[in-house]
Amino acid sequence: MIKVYGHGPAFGLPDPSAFVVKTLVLLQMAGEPYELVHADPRKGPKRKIPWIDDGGRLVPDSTFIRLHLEDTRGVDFDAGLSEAQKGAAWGIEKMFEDHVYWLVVVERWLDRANFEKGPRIFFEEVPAIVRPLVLGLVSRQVRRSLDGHGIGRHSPAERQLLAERAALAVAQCLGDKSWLMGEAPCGADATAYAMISSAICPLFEGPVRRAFEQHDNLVAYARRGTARWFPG
Ligand SMILES: N[C@@H](CCC(=O)N[C@@H](CS)C(=O)NCC(=O)O)C(=O)O
Repeated sequence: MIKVYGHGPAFGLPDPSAFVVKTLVLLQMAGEPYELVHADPRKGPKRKIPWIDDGGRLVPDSTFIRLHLEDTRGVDFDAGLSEAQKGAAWGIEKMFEDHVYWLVVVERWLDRANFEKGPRIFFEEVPAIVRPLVLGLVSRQVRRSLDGHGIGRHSPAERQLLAERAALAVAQCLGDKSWLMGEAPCGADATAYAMISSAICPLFEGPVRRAFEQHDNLVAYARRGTARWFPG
């Protein structure tokens, strides 16, 4: 059975990492049973979660996990899509991963109240004596990543605008369809479902959550995904 290295359920989500949730959904779409194993991202081949262990072969990164499943299991996550739909699906997926994800990181890590309710749990395993030190180090690292990405250099008002435009873009693409590209989920739905559920996670408050919650079709979409992939 494929082992998925992630965090494990937290914040009322199957995993606090949307990339891990995406991977779990892809595995379900592929009909592959899996075991979710709690892991330290620093121990992974790319020092991030998720990675999988498929019979001894380690595959890090949710996109390469998808490609691995397509190569080794003969699954086509985009079966039935037109060329234009395949292109749009990949584009929407990468907007979530390289843009919306970072807006969510700002909401969870830089907002003090959200941090206390959320990411602080990641430090519970660190011995109490060094916890403040590690917490300070990791928080600085997160700020550096946000700065390097560029999202951290925008003002809160500019980030809010970007969150609203991203949510609007997805709401416009989805329209009244059940899934991004029609009445059956495609590969990008694994990402969109994971990222939208993460953005509207009720534990956190902020502009990203409000931006996505403004769209009834996105809220209904996230509920549809949870009922389908994580009914428990
Ligand atoms: N491109 C990667 C992104 C994975 C990712 O950003 N994982 C985050 C958790 S959501 C992580 O492990 N961060 C730890 C770190 O950056 O040190 C994927 O698609 O899997």
